[in-house]
Amino acid sequence: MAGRESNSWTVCGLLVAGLLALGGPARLPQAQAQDGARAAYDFETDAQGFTAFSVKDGNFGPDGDSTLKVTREKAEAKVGSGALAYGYKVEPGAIRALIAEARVPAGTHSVRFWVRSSAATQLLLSVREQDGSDYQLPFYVPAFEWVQVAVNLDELAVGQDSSDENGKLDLDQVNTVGFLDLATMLVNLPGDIGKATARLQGPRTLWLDDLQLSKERAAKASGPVQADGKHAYLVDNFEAGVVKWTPARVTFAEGLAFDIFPANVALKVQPEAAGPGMARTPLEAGGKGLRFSYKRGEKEVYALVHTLEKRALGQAERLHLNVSMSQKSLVLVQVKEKDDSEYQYAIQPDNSVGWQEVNVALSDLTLGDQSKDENGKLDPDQIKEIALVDASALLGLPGGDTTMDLDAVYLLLK
Ligand SMILES: [Ca+2]
Ligand SMILES: [Ca+2]
Ligand SMILES: [Ca+2]
Repeated sequence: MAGRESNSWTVCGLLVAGLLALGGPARLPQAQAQDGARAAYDFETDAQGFTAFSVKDGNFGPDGDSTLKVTREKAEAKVGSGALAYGYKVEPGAIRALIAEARVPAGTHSVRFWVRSSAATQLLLSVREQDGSDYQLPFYVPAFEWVQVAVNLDELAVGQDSSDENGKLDLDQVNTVGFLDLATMLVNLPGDIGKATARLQGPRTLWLDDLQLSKERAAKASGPVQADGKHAYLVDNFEAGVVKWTPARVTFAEGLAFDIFPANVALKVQPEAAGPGMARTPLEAGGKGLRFSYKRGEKEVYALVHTLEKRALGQAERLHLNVSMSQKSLVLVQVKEKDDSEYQYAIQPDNSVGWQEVNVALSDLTLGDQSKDENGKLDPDQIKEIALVDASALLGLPGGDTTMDLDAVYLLLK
């Protein structure tokens, strides 16, 4: 039982690790800083510095195969009468991105924008210093729905293949802001993973509107927090309204089939999904939570995955989260080390319906059956990922319409 499950998640782990990686090609081309900082991009008249780029045959350059225009179609602009429409193709052999040479006004605290995608996917916002230090926000978007993103710049994380000499995003060094569809990277992954994501190939459109570099702070949803007498690393409290988790599905009918961004799921931040509490501090449940809805087939496992690459978690001691299932389910909370050693905590079916508070010592998580670890312990400084897995299929529990609500995910630090 657990064996099958672990095998499938090894595949998933590789894939999700690849999401932000892909070595050199994942890094966006370097743009030359333009004079003057711009605080607002309304896309009423022109692309305002945004250009389609691609990496093809190892070369960065303007992407003649993509289209970029201001659209005035009524249904396609979110704010005002124009929006930026970026048409591109997801295909092996090319990684594509939408990039602007951009300076950030002094005193900027947050980035805000509206975005819409023709396909459910994970997009990556990238804000880059001139020496190449790349700060990123991965976020999920459903198909054909405008999504509003507001994120504090100090909540962006250094990209997996990037580094920064001083560990902070220096506004006066920023010269590039970009957007990338993770699908353009996934279809370039080698072997089985590339094959498993072949479904993602094809033409897509991304619409962008009302991009602002704002002096206002957004609601704090992640990062180091001291509150309620606790010192913690907040993974997500969902108060900013942004979905930073990746949905995935594994079907094990005839062999294992892996599907990332499966078409029949809904993933939304909403007040109805908030855990018990008043959200009075960043660590208290309440306010908003994440609702993950899907119709589970008998041989299907669904999961939500969140990267924790490049976070300073060496002092992490305990894992806290609130989760609520709509029906009896086996939920595995999985924490993975950089070398893919996988530790888990199981929420048994009888304890899964309604709000459950998980508050467990990392040392009490157990190594997955199919997983190995050279030292037999979960090392906090090696943590790269957390996942919530509806593994009910492994117990033969009946499938059907299911919701998983999630809130107040954090690691307590020493
Ligand atoms: Ca820096
Ligand atoms: Ca919340
Ligand atoms: Ca270890």
